[in-house]
Amino acid sequence: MSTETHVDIEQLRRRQPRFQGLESGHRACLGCGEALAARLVLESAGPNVMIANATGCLEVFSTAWPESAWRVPWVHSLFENAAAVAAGMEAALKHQGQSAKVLAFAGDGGTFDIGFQAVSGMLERGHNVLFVCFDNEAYMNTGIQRSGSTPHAAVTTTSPAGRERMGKRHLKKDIVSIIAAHHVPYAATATVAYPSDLRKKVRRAIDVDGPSFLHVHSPCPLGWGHDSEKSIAVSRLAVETGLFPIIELERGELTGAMPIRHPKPVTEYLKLQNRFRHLFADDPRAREELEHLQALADYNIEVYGLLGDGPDPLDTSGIDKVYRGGAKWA
Ligand SMILES: Cc1ncc(C[n+]2csc(CCOP(=O)(O)OP(=O)(O)O)c2C)c(N)n1
Ligand code: SF4
Ligand SMILES: [Mg+2]
Repeated sequence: MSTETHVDIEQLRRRQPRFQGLESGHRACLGCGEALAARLVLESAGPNVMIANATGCLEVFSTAWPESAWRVPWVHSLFENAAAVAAGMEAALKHQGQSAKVLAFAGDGGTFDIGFQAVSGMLERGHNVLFVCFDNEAYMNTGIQRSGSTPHAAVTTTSPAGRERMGKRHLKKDIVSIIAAHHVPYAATATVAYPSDLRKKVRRAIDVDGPSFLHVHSPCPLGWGHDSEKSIAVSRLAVETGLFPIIELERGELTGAMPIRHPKPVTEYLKLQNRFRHLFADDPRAREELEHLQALADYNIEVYGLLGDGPDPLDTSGIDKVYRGGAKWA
């Protein structure tokens, strides 16, 4: 009789608790992409980290005094200086001979706009910090004002649609190209719709000895006007249409891109969100803006070479690389 016992490793892994750096019980809206993204980043980064977090939704919903949802050392910075605070923390840890990795967290406002000079300085000085931008494409915490990241034609409270204009007039800033121009060792984009890809990129960035940058597409049901249960579908469509390319850059060179086998029309993405509802009116200006947005997606597909026969972006690989709880973190 055989003494072998069949152990289903996959089942065993699933039963192990994952490291939770951001606990449940915080006050994010239902379906908040930022909350999910932050949880995934921490799950992959593990407990040996310290965070500097700019003001914004993530900071506000996670730390309603006297409670905190964070299970790692966490510092609240100002709106504009998360990268500067993180740089100081990194210098202090280095001086003390400690190994914790410093992460800087900010929204798109705290990255693309008001926090940009601090981000640029931190990258340029070569601090060993992973900066994560949770991009929900507007200043959500203060009531959905447009930012440098708000997409063209999207409605916010400061870029309304009406007789004068069709939502935001300007283009979304190409932040990843700007970051890559600092020739940092590693910069990448990711979305909550592809969690394994996101986790792998976090591990990669954590292992970099120097500055790294992760730009995470983080749907906001409240500000984008989509159903809470559609956050993942919305984020996936941003990728499948070409509007949010998933790429990796090392020292300014493109080294990886998630291929799209069958690009979907941008209308598939836009129609799920109230912020683009005016683009479906019977109005020649609306048709023109739709063509414009399609052209932006087509441009991304061409410039990053996204059409291809590479692996299907179904995000099933890399699950084993996830750092889990239990003995490993004891
Ligand atoms: C110097 C300064 N200006 C304005 C504010 C008000 N304020 C706090 S959070 C915020 C918007 C944050 O937007 P973003 O960084 O995109 O984060 P989100 O809330 O969207 O996650 C603003 C305008 C502030 N705290 N400090
Ligand atoms: S407003 Fe948006 S980003 Fe802020 S907690 Fe709600 S869903 Fe999340
Ligand atoms: Mg924002």
